[in-house]
Amino acid sequence: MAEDKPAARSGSFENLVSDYGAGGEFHQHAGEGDERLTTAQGVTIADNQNSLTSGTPGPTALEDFILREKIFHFDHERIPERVVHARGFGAHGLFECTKAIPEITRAAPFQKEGKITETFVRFSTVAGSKGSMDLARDVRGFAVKFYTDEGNWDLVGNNIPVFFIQDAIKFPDLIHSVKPEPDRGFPQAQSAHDNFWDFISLTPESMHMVMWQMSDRAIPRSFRFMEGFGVHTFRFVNAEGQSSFVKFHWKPKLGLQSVLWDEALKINGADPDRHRRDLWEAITAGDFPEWELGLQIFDEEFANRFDFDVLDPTKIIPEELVPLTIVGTLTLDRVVDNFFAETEQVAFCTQNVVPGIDFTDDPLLQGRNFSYLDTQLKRLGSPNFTKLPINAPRGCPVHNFQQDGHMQTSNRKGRVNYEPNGWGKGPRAHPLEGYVSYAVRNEGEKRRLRPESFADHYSQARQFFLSQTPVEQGHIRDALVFELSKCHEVEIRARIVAHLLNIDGALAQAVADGLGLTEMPEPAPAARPTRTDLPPSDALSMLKNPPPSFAGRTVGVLAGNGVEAELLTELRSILQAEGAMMKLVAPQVGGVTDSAGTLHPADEKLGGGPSVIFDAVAVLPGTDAAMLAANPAAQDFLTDAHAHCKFIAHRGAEPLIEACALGAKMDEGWVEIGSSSDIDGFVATCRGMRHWPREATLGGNPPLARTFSP
Ligand code: HDE
Repeated sequence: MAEDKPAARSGSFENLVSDYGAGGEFHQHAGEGDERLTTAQGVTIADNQNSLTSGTPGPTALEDFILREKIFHFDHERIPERVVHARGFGAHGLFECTKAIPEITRAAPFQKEGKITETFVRFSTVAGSKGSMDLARDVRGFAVKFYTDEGNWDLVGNNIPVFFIQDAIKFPDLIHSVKPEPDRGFPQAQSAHDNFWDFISLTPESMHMVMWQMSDRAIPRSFRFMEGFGVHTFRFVNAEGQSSFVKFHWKPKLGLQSVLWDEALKINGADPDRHRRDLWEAITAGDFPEWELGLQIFDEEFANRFDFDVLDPTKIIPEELVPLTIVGTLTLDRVVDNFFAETEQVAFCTQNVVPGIDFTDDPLLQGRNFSYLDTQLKRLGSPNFTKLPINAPRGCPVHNFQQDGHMQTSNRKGRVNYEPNGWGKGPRAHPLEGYVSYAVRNEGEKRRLRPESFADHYSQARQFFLSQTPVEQGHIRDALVFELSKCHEVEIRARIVAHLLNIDGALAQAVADGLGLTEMPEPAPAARPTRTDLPPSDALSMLKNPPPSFAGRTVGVLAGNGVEAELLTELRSILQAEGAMMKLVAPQVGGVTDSAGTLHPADEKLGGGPSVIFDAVAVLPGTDAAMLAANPAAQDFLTDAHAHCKFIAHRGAEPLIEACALGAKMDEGWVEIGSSSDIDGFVATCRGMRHWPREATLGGNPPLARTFSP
């Protein structure tokens, strides 16, 4: 067997190599350091490579407790994935109060300017399994755990401020409809199928959310460029017991940004982990993403002036009506040490609130308050999940008489395990500092009845659509046409168009045209006629709120050997000054040698780093111009960058440009760079993120031409 001996290795890998001894027996080198490999019982393991067998080879002995313990533990590594939001990624952070509001809430994080509260945030998609791709068209979860001085507060929100349904009892049906169809087990992580749109077409209250879901908000550039929303109206309560309503908004300091649908499709192939990789890379590079927490605070009397119900989770309150009060900044500054222990085992629960924060009678929120605790027990297997480090309160002690249960680690010492007790031992309730629910007067009949005030399903859907720029409206149309084209039942397509007729006639017409519907359906019967007088709200458009700079973005540079040394160095340093990054894509991952003879290792090999994963590109082929012009991956790189309206810097790239037949199509989004001032100009141009005027010239669907309205 000696001929199977592994090749000798050098350097730090040496001690990791298992090897054959001179006599042919297989053994392991001693590891470096004092740490010994042990069983879970603490017994030091002598051989971690070979099972205990009777004869060599021979049957494995049942008494090999080392093998059995190791495999047993492995067999039980998986826990049930979340029913929804299975695919997620978390990071640690800090919330700093920038404006104290003790007069409005007694909640600990908001009592003093400068007050820091530790947080853990988990972003997620809703529909896909744990192993699905990051860039599904989907709502993103934005769940924040605040480890406050008075207990844990979980704000379990989404990147869209409204929801599909008004009542928790409909949630299982909604989720069943979007998940893989039960007979065939597909499609994965997609709403583009009959079951989802069938359900939606029979659920008019979902139409507002559908407009958001079909917008580019559902294909974010990464977590760092998304807003977050608490969705429900919550209550704040101050130390005097006075209450106000509050809605929570997270605003990314880097601004909002999304990808195009064609990019999403390609990114899912090129890098299905795009969003988690992006967050990981940003945080480990010290480029910590930040969000401001904005609050919409209003009282009951003000709420009663709206003609919709603030307890209806399918409605927003436009920021123009109740502007945001910015009260703090969330900074994500630490990646997890272990994905399973932290991101997977974190247990968010909407009912985790602290003194100063209370619920409202939003029927969706009420249902959630039951569901989350229940789901954590199923997932984590024991009521003691609260004691896992990621879930345990950090800012305050925990004292109670809860005991035992699976995986108990911290039963109280001593005889007393009940309250009140005459032993004078143990924790007692504190009527003044403890959590007191806001005393809401509730009266009425016990019935199953949706409030009348929840009946308008179309007015805000229309308001959202009309608040978008023509480019954004075009994308909503395209998304609807794409999704409905994946529905095989013509009837389902027509039912959706019937709802769109209640939102905007031009949109309905454009979708019907895109689907090739032969007959325009009648508008869906509406419980309330659509209001046509709601003013557009600029806050609802992403493109009307452009990012402040190109910071946090990445330029992908396709370079060849002989690339001008100065150009490359300057581009990198000007991007750095902007807070942006440069990544090098080269024919070989070993890199390219510039005109001064310096080797630049590549970040990506050409083909493995397509332009869809960058925000803008530069094409600097150097002396490899002819070779790159003939390379299909280089052609895709440039053709896609153009088709996705990216800004493109170039120098000496004429052969590639001609090979892509783009010579005549070069517009203002193309910038030739030769000098530092050209590079400055290119980076300044990149602040616009995309050259949208190009979209209309690409031969796809032009921005929506509005023809008529309902
Ligand atoms: Fe959730 N939701 N949800 N949800 N949700 C879960 O809890 C549920 C809803 C949201 O990163 C589950 O721990 C019901 C709205 C996020 O761990 C489950 C209803 C909003 C996350 C559950 C809703 C959300 C979840 C699955 C209707 C936005 C991921 C795993 C009444 C405001 C949290 C889990 C994380 C997760 C139930 C509706 C956001 C099954 C019954 C509305 C961000 O308990």
